[in-house]
Order: sequence, then structure tokens, then C-alpha cells
Amino acid sequence: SLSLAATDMPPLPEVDGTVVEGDGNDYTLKFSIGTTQSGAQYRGLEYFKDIVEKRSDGHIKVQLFHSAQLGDDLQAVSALQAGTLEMTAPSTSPLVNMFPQFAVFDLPFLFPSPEVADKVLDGEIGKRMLEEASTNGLVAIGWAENGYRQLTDSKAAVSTPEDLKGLKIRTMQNPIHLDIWRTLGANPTPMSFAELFTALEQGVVDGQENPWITIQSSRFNEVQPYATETNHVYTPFVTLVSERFWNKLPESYQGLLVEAAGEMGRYEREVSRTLNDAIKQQLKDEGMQITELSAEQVATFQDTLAPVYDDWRDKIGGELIDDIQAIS
Ligand code: EAX
Repeated sequence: SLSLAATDMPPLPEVDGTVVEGDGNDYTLKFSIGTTQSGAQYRGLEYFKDIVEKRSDGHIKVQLFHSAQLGDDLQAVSALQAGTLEMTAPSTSPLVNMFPQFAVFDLPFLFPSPEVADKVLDGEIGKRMLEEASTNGLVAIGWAENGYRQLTDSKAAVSTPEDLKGLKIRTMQNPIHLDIWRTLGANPTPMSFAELFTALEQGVVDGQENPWITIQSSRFNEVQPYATETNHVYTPFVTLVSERFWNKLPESYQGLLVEAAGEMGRYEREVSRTLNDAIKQQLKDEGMQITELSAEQVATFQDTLAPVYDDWRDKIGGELIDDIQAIS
């Protein structure tokens, strides 16, 4: 079931190999992610590796790890802080305790389109967030995307909040997500991504939510016959470097990593969006029952979630949210 993503995966772009001079030393950089080898995120990492190895003329060696092999989102971030891993790119949601400003990405229905997300990530707000997240042993250097999240479950088709009554839904480790699913009438449990497939398979939880590409590349459809296209939250991936590693690098190589993270982020978002619809179709073809919501049905979810939105809007700070809405 991974074949379509693999064959539809656009070819890696040619890397312009203008060499960046270093300090004569060689470096090895391990880059680990939570999603699998067949997703858009890993494709982005392959491009990053290509750029960094070519432009450093082989002086920086990039080793890629996927499927949470070196830890899930939070474990990988801890490893960066400890200096035992050099790079990772988690969803922003599990990091809100450390970086409260990331919580805007958890507000339901705040990002109406990928274009608005790009303007936020690539504009002043995204730049400021990267600066603010460059602390606690981490250096934040760029944005990619996980994408718009969709609901899947094993019990029944869901088209209204009532259909969610009592459903056990796994969420990321994030208080807003817990609030969202509780308010919709479900029974949410936070859990690390690495444990999720087994939890779904064994019925520890009935459902979960992730973008189509992550659902398919993680084979959740094999244990989740139903899905609902909710688009309830847009999740970025933030590209992080261990500060310990960063401080060892000459400035020219720090610049190279920033440049490569930018190019990876633009490419990965393009791949993610190109594959999104194709993968939704493939999931249907493979027998997943996908419910597409009418505008009224989406409005019902939005109305039900209005208190969550208002409550967290006050906690996060209305100004940042106003700025994002002004972009929309
Ligand atoms: O690294 O936990 C999740 O649902 C995400 O897709 C995970 O952040 C991927």
C-alpha cells in the first residue's frame, strides 16, 4: 500500500552545488523524524542531505533516520538538548509547553488555506517564532509541514460531533487538542506517535487524527476503516538543530544549514500538497470509507469548537491571532 506514494513522489530537484567553505573539519549530522520513509517529510530530508553534502563538498555527512527510530517527537528534542542527536523536525504541537507561541497552530480552523500558512511561516511571524524557539539547547532554523489533519476511526462513519460520543481518540501531547476532542464529545487520550499504530491495532484507542499523507505512510488505514475530512488543524514541522552541535560549526556551515532547511521546507510543502489529494484517492481505492463534510457540517464543528477557540485565544494572546487573521 506504500507503492503509490513512492511512484508518485516527484523526483528530487537538482542541487545547485556551489561549495561553501568550512573550517577544514569534517562533521556528521544525524537527522531523525517520527514519520516513515514513504512520507513527504522523509523526501524533504533526502533533499536536505543532498544539498548539505554537495555544498559542504562532503565535509558534512548527513545520516537520516525515520519512523521514530531515534525517538518520537519529544524524545528526539530531548536528544538534541543532550547533544546525542543533531537534528529533528517534530510537529509543533508536542512542544507547546516549551514554546507557548506554537499553540496558535493548534487552534481549530485558524488556517483557511496552505497559502495563508505559507505567509505566516515564511513571513515575520514565522521568523519571530524561530528566534523565540532558539533557546533551551535548540536552534530553530526552518518550517516544513505535516499538513491539515483528518480524523480516522475503527467504529463508524463520523459526520457530526454527536457521532463522536464516547469514541476514544488519540491526540498529540497537547492541551488544546485534548480540549478540542473533549468539547466535541469524544474521549481523548494523549499518546506518543511511536505507540499509535499498535494502540489502534489493539483497540486501546478507536481513532486518531493526522494528515492523509501521514495516515497512509503509517498504514493507519489498515486498522482504521473510516475517515472524515475535517481539516480541523494545520500542523507545521519545525526544523531544529542541537545547540551543542551548532556551536561547533563554523558560521559558514551554520548558514548552509539555514539555507538548506529553507529549501527543504519549500520543497517538502510542495510535495506534501501535491500528494495530498492523490493519497486521499488511494485510501478510498483501498476501501477506506471517507466522509467529506458539507459546508454546514464543517460549520457545526466550528460552532461546537467556538468556546475552545475563544478560551485559548485569550490564553495565547489575541494579538498574534489577529495578525494571522489579517493575513487571511
Ligand atoms: O512526527 O504525533 C503525530 O501525530 C505526528 O504526526 C507526529 O508529530 C509526526
